[in-house]
Amino acid sequence: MADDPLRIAAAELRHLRMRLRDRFETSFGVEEERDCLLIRIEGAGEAGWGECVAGSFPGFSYETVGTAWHILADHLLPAVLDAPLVGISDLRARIAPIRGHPMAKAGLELAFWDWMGRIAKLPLVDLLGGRRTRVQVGVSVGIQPSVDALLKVVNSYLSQGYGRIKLKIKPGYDLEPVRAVRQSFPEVPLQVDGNGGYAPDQSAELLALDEFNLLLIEQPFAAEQLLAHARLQEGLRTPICLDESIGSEVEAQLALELGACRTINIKPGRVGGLSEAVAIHDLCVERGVPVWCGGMLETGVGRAGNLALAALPGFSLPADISATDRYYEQDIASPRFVLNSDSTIEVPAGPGLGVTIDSVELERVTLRSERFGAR
Ligand code: OSB
Ligand code: MG
Repeated sequence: MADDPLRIAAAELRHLRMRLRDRFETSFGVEEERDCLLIRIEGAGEAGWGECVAGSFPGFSYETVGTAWHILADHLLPAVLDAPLVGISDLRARIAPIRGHPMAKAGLELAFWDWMGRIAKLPLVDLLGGRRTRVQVGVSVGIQPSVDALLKVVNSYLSQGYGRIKLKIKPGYDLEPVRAVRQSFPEVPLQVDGNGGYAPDQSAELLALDEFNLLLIEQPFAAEQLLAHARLQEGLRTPICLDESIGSEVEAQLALELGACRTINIKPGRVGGLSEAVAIHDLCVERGVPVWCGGMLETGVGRAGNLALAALPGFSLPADISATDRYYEQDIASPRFVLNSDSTIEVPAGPGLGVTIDSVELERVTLRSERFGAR
């Protein structure tokens, strides 16, 4: 039964635009609203949803909603529609000839996991082998207009119960804000993320961050700069964490061999799907390297997938998975995710992703949709 091939009879793509509660600024740009792409597949009497985390601007990666739409509509969906698929490995084999575009692939894979989970009546966390029922989380704080504004925002998140704070930094906005937050909140678990905004010759500020007892310094240099990260790590006690640099298990292997990082932020979208994310997790567990689950300001669909992933045992640092109300006034998925008083969020326990799509809200935020039938 479990080995009977399944066929995706039809699929649907939707380009969404959702207003963020607060503007989110990083070293590569400002977002006031977030675009993403939802993928729905159906067959065998069930439907599955996935989220492609590519946005409107190619700053975090080269992918955008536009490139992902093209790759999904013209290459990925034609490769899988109505094909006999025995599980995720078959899906991956079908799309393996298509090079790059990890976010587009990850969105499709997530829809497939949700669909399989619903057919098997099992939650995603069980399919992935996770055992936690709740996940330790933190919050990622965008660049603020002033240090005063930053202290207010951080204080507000701490009073909401977030037990770990991540500050976005960029050249010219690093030592002063980090020092201020550290002075006001001496004990709070704190980390920073440069989103590749630094050049290797701007290492002095990064080395100076060593005195603030940070959990980690995330992606100071551009994605390709593995050697520069390795050299910086030699001079730092604080672990370097790579995000944009790690697109696959082999890239994780290379970065670890080079000493370019001591921890990895695992995002399913960035690495081409949950399967590759699990492979990176397993590699890191084998090597004693701590990992944590990152985020891309996902809707409840993508966040449900991240929560299931973060339930795996090697995820030993708090995740960038915050409550729904940190991101959106209204979400397209229910139930909303809420923060527990111990800075955890529950892992969904229903079949598949364990969330339900609110079709009225979905329609309201959809800019474009298209159906694809079996051929
Ligand atoms: O670099 O981790 C990042 C959001 C969008 C793009 C890149 C990043 C982020 C975050 C937010 O830091 C994490 C979240 O979803 O809460
Ligand atoms: Mg990051």
